[in-house]
Amino acid sequence: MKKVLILACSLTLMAALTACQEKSDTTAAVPSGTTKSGDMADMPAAGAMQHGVAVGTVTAIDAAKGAITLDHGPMTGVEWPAMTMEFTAEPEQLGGVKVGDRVDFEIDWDGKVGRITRISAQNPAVE
Ligand SMILES: [Cu+2]
Repeated sequence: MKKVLILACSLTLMAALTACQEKSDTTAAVPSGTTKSGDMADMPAAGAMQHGVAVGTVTAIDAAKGAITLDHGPMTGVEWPAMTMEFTAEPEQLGGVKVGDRVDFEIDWDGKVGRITRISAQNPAVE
């Protein structure tokens, strides 16, 4: 009879310890989970946005779309080879260059879209 009581007692104690442990595990898991998802949310943003610098030639300008196509040389920062591609640009940036211009430019690349942050013709044509 006494033995059974002790067994019941230790079972209760084990249950209490288990409950306590589970509770502390849950408590510990919440902040670590929050921190982890916070890091993951930061990583794509920090890792995806790159800054590229290159020299190129304007091959097309679509002011209505806010786009400019550049035949550019190797781009530092994003480590791209030479290629022709389209970038988004502000109207005032497009107003300063024209098709055929040799330009120095910089972009912010988010992994999908290259946005012109600076562009200027190397040798502005004399009108
Ligand atoms: Cu490119």
